[in-house]
Amino acid sequence: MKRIDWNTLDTAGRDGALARPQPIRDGALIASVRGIIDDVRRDGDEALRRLTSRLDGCDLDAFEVTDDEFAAAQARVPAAVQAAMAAAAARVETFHQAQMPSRLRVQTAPGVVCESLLRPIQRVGLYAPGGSAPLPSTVWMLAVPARIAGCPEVVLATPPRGDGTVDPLILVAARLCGVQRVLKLGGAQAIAAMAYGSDSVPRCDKLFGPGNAWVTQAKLEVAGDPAGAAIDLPAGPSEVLVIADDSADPDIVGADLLAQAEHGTDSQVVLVSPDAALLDAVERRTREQSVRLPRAAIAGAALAHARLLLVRDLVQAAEVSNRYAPEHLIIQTREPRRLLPRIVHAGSIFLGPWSPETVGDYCAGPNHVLPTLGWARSCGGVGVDSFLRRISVQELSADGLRGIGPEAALLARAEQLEAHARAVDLRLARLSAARGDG
Ligand code: HSO
Ligand code: ZN
Repeated sequence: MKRIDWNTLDTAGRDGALARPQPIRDGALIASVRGIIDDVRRDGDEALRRLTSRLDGCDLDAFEVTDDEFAAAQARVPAAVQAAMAAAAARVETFHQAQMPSRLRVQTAPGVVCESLLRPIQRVGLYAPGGSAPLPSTVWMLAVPARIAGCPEVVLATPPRGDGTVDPLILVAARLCGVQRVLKLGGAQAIAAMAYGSDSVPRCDKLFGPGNAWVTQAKLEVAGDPAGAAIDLPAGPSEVLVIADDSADPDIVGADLLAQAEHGTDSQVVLVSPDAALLDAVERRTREQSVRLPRAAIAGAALAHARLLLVRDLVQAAEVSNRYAPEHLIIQTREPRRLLPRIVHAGSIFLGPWSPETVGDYCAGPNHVLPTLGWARSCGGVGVDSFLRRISVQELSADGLRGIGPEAALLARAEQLEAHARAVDLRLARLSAARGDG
């Protein structure tokens, strides 16, 4: 872990102290992803079979998970885990249900009625990573808000394992959340199939979910193509920033840092504190706990580039956090809520000693698909609104147009758009003729 005294740094030093690894813009990766997308667009299912055989090591005739496979998964996942999943999904549902926006109807001037309708995105494609670290929790974090929004068609893609099966936890989570169609497809080929469609895969309007570098690059490619699909967020490595003062328990702070570090060697871990003794203690306790973890090697690699920042006070800690704009922010201070008004950039916040990020990852209620790489400056995490579109409606009565039409015509002429102005003037002329005063 790197110890840094924030107040000894100049601007460049501060930028360096909070730098993230740059997203891979590797030419070879981009070329390989584009090749896969072109293949899928050209040869559809045939390309998907070829790519799945080459990249996932299994030969599939059909991609869709069958009822028998769902039943087999159900039989393999312990009842207690299924019950915990159901309880988690129910809490996520409660929170996201409360997020549901309502339609608007406003009269902005006499006779001018304006509305905002809500329509679910019609076909959504969800992606749940597989491989060495499948994340079934991502299934309920995406499928639950999709269901609340009312999306009529939801498909989930997840990579097959070498034996042609998929992770049973993912299948159980999918069924629990009412996802009927699960496709055994992974990587860039899954994204390409959902964005452009094939005989077995419906073409989706928007794609959601985290993934590896190939998945993320493929999402960026299809999002940049008007014939492709929209995406939720480009995902980067997961991040946590902890603000702690001398009241924090160093073992607990260390445990939170390790929970982040075990995600991957590129996980981003930052601790900010005005208390030098706490930084020392956390560093020691984190190291002690780390060796006892099954994923000690991964966590250790992530911790090698973790940062421990010494700041002047908690006000400066909040400034540093805002500058970093973390995906997850944990505040373990004597009065955590007092710091909240100062926080302007963060994906999800965990207040006080009894609020581990782990509960947000699984079962507190809010979403765990959150902005990384500083995207928290401009957007929030996935929510019900990510699965909805607003459509505006305006309806004017004759009096409404008499009232605001002249203003519209004047503004159109100011923009030198004469046809715009005449589309109003012609109607106003009809109205005065009908009244007999023209
Ligand atoms: N911390 C991850 C979510 C997750 N953690 C899933 C465990 N499983 C990104 O928010
Ligand atoms: Zn996590």
